[in-house]
Amino acid sequence: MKIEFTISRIKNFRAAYLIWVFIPGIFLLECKTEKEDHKPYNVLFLIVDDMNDYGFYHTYPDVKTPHLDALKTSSVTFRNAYCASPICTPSRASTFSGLYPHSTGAYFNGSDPWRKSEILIKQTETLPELFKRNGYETFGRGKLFHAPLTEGREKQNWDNPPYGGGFGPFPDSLHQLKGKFWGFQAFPDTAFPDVKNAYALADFLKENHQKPFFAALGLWRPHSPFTAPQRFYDLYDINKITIPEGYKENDLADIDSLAKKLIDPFGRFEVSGPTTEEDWKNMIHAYLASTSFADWSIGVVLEQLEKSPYAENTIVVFWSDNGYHCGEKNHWEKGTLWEQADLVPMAIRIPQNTENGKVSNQPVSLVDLYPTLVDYCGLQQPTQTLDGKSLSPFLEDTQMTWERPALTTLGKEYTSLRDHRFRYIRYSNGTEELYDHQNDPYETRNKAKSPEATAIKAKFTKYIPQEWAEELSGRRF
Ligand SMILES: [Ca+2]
Ligand SMILES: [Ca+2]
Repeated sequence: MKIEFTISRIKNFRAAYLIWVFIPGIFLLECKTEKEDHKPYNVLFLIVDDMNDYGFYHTYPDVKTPHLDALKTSSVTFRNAYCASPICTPSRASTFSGLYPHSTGAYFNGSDPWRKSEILIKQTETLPELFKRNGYETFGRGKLFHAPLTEGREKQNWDNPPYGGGFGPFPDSLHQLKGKFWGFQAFPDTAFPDVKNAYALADFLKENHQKPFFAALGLWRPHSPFTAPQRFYDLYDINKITIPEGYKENDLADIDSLAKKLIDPFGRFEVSGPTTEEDWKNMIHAYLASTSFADWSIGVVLEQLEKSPYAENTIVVFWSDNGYHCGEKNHWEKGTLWEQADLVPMAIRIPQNTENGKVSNQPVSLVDLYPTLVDYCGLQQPTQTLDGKSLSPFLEDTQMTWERPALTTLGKEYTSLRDHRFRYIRYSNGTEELYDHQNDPYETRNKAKSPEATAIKAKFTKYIPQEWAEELSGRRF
């Protein structure tokens, strides 16, 4: 009896506690509902790693990405979206902070961004931190920031332990490609953290959530090593794999030596990438398989979202942290200031948006995602002044344009700017490149020294950052 009485009291206490804690919260949400004329949006923030335009924009023949194709029919696609940095950690630091690398010094890979940048550590609220402060539940799984946060910061960001499902790039220990970061091989689904993390997010969507949520999934694929379940390799016939259309022998003859150096560190095309045409085709085959694998993982989440009570009230944001060269400009991988590394897949689905299914051609940046979500979710502003701009003008009217070009940097005074027609690049030694996408989509003909370039370059000059934060450590070359 005594025990039952005690349990009963505990239950009563818990009930009273829940009433005191949640009723005011529900009241606040109701107020917000009236103000915003809808329930607070949930957010699915879906990140892929090193996915280029091949599948998402179908710029390479017959790439199989059915789930992303479906997402595009129900979202606004940004056909000219660019990363703020063409490598993983700084691109993610920028997107999650809403600050350009030249504002924080986080230009390069390594652990420095969230360990040494005073601005990121002391003066910045990350996107999940801001959602939490605004009353959201946060959930993250997989490759998110990439660089380690401090333990306390991790907990500040996520209500769950985000790396519980494992963390790429490799499949589990039974299925390692030992010493072959560039290798490719099929393994079962059970070997992949990406699969576990996608199912973990799908499970999260099956749960009943009292608060609105911000849920992020960071897939490792299609990043190397290009391991995937066999069925994704089987989607492609190796005999039909072709050398990318953008490849041009001697393409680098008209650029400066500093630009050429960018292809060295990540450009394993000549170091440990494909060295024969057969290898090259095998690597592309494996990259396409990894792309389709990432598409399938996204599908696991989106199909569950459609079945869930959250389908009509959840913003979906899909993006890759950088693009990828498969031989274009004689380069393999990323880390350049050219279109192939800087262009990223990006789509935003705002529920009931009448522009869903359409495409905006406005050059925009991943740094714009933070203010866009602040805007649509009605969040209080973060402590830092955001560098990006809300994309609501283009989400409400995909024909809208603005002058501001998209900015990508790769260390102090390494600037690349993309507007509707041109890409302009200026390196720290003052050398330049200018490409006209109207008749040169693969940026093969550098027009920086042509007579007509002067006026075009002058228009870009005002968008070159005037102040550059000191570089934290890390690698560019
Ligand atoms: Ca990446
Ligand atoms: Ca060229």
